[in-house]
Amino acid sequence: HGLTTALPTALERGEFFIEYQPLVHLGDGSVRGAEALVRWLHPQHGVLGPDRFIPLAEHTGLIVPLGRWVLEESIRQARAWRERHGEETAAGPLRINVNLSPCQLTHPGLVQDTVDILERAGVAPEALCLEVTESALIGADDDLLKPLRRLAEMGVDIALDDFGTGYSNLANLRRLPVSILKLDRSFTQGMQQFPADPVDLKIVEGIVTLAHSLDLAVTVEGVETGAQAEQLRILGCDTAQGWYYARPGPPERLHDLALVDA
Ligand code: G
Ligand code: G
Ligand code: MN
Ligand code: NA
Repeated sequence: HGLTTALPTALERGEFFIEYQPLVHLGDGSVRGAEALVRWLHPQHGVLGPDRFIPLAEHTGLIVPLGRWVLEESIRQARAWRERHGEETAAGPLRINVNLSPCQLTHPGLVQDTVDILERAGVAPEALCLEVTESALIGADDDLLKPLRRLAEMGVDIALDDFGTGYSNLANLRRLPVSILKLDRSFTQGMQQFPADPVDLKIVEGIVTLAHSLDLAVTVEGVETGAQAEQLRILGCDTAQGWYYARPGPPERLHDLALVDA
């Protein structure tokens, strides 16, 4: 496969870049942070999304150095935002969300790499949220959870990404070192009409109640309309992300958004 053989040199040549999508507080509309989403500017094929190369990177092991680069670059960016706005904006500190692939979880260097990167950038662990998919943690044993637990103890937030798409045992949530649930886009889609589908409302309401009773915050993904945002706010969701607020974009866009909303 052409893309597979081009991957390692792509990292050396600096062909990867990161777009950032804001995370917005549903209560007051302020920007609280952003999710880092990696892209590949391929010399022949143009911009490729993560779906085109993350599976290849996982298969070849390049995901470890690539993931480390994403972490380093986005934390460096977080530092730049925080310098621009001060550590605390009116809405609190700007935070950065970074996706972790399951292969990174089993890599022994994860905790130390993360500590080193945060220290070098002068960014507090509390500013970082690592997103792990629900499916990556299904049936996870203690060995897999240990690095996440250590990061959580340091103050890093762990978010359960695409929540509701796996078949996790809800009681199992208590065992995981997770502080945020990222509710999958499919639930947000059920809120498109107003009033929303009553079954979807019940499900989201139940998840939010459970999450809050376990001291977990709820972030909703894929918010495309104001009506969705309003219903999700009424249901008690904490933070939202989606095209209604902003598409993933260059880091400079966060400057303007944060200045307007903070
Ligand atoms: O918006 P986008 O098409 O970029 O996101 C598609 C998927 O790619 C998302 O599910 C996201 O979790 C994943 N993704 C984006 N960036 C990264 C990354 O840096 N590492 C990993 N492992 N996954 C990522
Ligand atoms: O990590 P995760 O799979 O959640 O990554 C987010 C994915 O969702 C990315 O592919 C991103 O481009 C996409 N996305 C972000 N906001 C929206 C939205 O409002 N609607 C839709 N359909 N997709 C979105
Ligand atoms: Mn994610
Ligand atoms: Na997701």
